[in-house]
Amino acid sequence: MTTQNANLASWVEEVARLTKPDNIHWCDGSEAERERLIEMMLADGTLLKLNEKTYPNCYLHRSNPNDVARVEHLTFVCTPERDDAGPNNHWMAPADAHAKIDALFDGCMKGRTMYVIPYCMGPIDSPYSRCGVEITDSPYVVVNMHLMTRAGSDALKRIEREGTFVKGLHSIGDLDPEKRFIMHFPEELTIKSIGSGYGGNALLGKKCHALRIASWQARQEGWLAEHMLIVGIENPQGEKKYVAAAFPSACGKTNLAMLIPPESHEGWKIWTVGDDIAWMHFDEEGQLRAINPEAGYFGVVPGTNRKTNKNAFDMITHDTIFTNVAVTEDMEPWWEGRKNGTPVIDWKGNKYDPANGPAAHPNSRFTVSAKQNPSYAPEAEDPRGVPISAIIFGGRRASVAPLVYQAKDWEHGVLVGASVASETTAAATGAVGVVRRDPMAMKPFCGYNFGDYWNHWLAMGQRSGKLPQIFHVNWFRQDAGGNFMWPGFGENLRVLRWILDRCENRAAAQETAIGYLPTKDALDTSGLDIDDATLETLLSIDNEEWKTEVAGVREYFESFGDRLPAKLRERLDQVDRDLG
Ligand code: O2Y
Ligand code: MN
Repeated sequence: MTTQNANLASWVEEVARLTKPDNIHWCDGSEAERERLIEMMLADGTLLKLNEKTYPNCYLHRSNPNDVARVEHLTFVCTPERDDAGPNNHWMAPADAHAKIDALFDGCMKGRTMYVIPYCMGPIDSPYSRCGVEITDSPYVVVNMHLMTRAGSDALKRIEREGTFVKGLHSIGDLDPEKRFIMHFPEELTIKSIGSGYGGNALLGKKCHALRIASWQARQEGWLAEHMLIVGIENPQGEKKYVAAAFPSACGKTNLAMLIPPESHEGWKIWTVGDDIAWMHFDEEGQLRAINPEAGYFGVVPGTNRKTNKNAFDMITHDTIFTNVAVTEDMEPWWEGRKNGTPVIDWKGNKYDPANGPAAHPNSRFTVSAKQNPSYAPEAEDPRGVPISAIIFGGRRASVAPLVYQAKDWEHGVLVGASVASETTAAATGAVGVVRRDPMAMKPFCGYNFGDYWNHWLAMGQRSGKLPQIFHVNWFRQDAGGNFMWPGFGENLRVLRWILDRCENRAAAQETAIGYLPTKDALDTSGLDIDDATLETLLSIDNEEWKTEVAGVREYFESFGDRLPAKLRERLDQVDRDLG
């Protein structure tokens, strides 16, 4: 296979001249191709076969122990002007960045095969979908891209029809962290990544294309590329409404996207459209519609069990690639929080010894096709996407943020999104448990200056008379003893119900300086073991704490200088005044 697209053909030749692979393989996305690659990786030890009886067609990959997470400090946005990347990104001038990384790509594929993966982000026939081509020397990346995107011949046909695609060049290099870079050239619709074989650094369709590059394109073209899950909520009368929700990494997005209604909610059903990324456009009627650009999930394994996420637990029992989990004696994958089995070999491949830390890496992952999710929404394949009633922002906050509140209007909602902060976890390298500002949960993923991004959000609010309502949730509020005050998981449906009722003007709320909070009666807590004082704390704000929060947001906003939209500063001032 090769291509009729001259631009693609010449880029592949140019990359081959630079990287000097032994062979070039054009990926067609077929089952036969996947099987050949799996056989090859089993033979060379890149993959290990897991228990065929209990985990049929499941494999374990152990990444290099120095390569187990995204690397924000090595991720660059390379715009001609530093200010266009903004203080939210690491920046390098495009010419310097190309020179630096091309020197590392020089000859890096000698002795290896170069795979050319045409892929489509989003349903293959959707006008909202966009294509890309990833060139990589990692067969592990190829089989993951098969699961995470619509990869192969159909994508290539669309590229040949449309003539445009995002270029992604990836090599594992020699996995030396000193020679690891993930560089984005938004104006050239190009990504270059070297030195990592892992997740968001190497599967370029995901964070690099569908967020960093797409956010840039979305601003130019008038749509939104967001770090959001998309779920359908069906009531017992069979009516379905959809919400999109942004949470910083590892705040339980996949769990919320696959929520199982509690027993008290007979007749309710949650449908997963997407668990990580939403591309949203206004249609001709001004309705915001969302597609999930991905075709699979690259989810965190530890903590997944029948209680936290039964859908995920069930869907990863077959046809799944595990990365960096431990194994039991009978070669079943094992992770902390799995609730049964005993690890014998840890994620590094050593005999498990608790003195060496967790058996599975805290950021160990499953890669699986979305079609295996028991709650997968058939309309996730609809080229028109799904209509969005509400946009929800959230963060992991032990204090300050109430369980849920509604923004006063779109402009205020942009302020709410821009003010998101969360306690860090293991998904990104660095300290754990520190509160960091993460506007719209896009801190690691916005491909341009946040000031311009917030302006774009504000401008989107001018585009329609029927905008979704905007909310903020916090499932992670803790009491003085460090216990979670809200039960979370399936019970979060109660909060989603209040949100949808508010969208229909059917639920009571009290107005506060930060937005509308449910009255105690408006949130259905029947059957929950929550005392009055706890509910009071969850559904109220402390003005003094919020004054401090506003001061923190103000200080953060000021780091964007004159790129900060005046409207955002005005709305923050208003909240400050209303707090007294
Ligand atoms: O460490 C990685 O590369 C994975 S990060 C990730 C993976 C899936 C979904 N979201 C995230 C994230 O960090 O937001
Ligand atoms: Mn994510």
